[in-house]
Amino acid sequence: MGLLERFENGDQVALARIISRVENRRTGYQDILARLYAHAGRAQRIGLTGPPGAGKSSLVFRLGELLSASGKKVGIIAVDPTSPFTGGALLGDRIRMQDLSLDPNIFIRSMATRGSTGGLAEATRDTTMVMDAFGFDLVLIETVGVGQVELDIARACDSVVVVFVPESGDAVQAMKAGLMEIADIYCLNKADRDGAERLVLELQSVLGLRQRTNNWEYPIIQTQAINNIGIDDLWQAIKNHREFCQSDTSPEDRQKERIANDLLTIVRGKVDRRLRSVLRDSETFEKVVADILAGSTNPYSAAERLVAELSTALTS
Ligand SMILES: Nc1nc2c(ncn2[C@@H]2O[C@H](COP(=O)(O)OP(=O)(O)OP(=O)(O)O)[C@@H](O)[C@H]2O)c(=O)[nH]1
Ligand SMILES: [Mg+2]
Repeated sequence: MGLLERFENGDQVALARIISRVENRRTGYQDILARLYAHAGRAQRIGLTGPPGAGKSSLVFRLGELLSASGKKVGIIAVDPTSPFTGGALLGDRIRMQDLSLDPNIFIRSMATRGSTGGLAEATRDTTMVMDAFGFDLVLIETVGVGQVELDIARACDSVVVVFVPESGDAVQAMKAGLMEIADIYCLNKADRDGAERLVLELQSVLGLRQRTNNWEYPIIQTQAINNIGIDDLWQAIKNHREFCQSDTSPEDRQKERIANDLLTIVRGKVDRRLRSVLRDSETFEKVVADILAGSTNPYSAAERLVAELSTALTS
């Protein structure tokens, strides 16, 4: 039986092989994606993001347990942090996650850090689509911190949970850092620790200032992943958000937005790869850098000229 056939028959080994192919951009991966796309579009995509060590993996673990117990099939993607400092924590995650991976309703995948940051968002999105096509009801995506990659990944999710902890300190600072703005749901984990109530109050006042583009009331859910407390509440908030989105925008509009986002990411990824390969072999590029250094031009004018020259190369 072929790999795709095994995939379509629900073989998780085939799923893992296909994800690797897609992730490594091996020959034929685009044909695979194109074929699987027709089966995707049903899974609920949930992003969990937050500072290192906030308990994202623990929450994903608990949510996975809860959902699996109610008969749902759950795909989990852990996007590896770029920072080498969290490597230890990740290893710990993997060990804990192994218990969960024995559950036939659950499939866990770690995404390796890509050379190019844009590539990671693209690979994560592709993997999500593959899991969706495989038939998972939900895909939970864990990312660390906030950067362009996290924002891109978050944008591809139906609901984004931002996890923070009593030690997060000044919630206003976090808001400024951009992390809070991508949240649909706030999750204060480690609520067993001192300072939880104070931070909830602080966040409530900050949220009062948050610009609303719709009538969604941002919930702040307190959890203790370690004690399995508050996980039901978190899941309820995620369900509420889904219901809200379904009533707020028509399915067609949501579909359109998702397709537009997907398309943009795919195009961006392709252009980025082409751009890098063209620039790498370009003598012009080296020369322009030298010219800017010598003061005979500036990056703005030079970029304008380069783009004009490159657009020919990119389409050829
Ligand atoms: N006190 C307390 N500790 C918790 C709670 N939830 C998780 N932890 C602990 O916090 C540590 C980090 O948990 P992880 O789930 O690995 O956190 P993470 O956000 O996934 O970490 P990174 O992926 O490394 O960013 C672990 O030692 C957990 O046992 C909680 O509710 N209370
Ligand atoms: Mg983690």
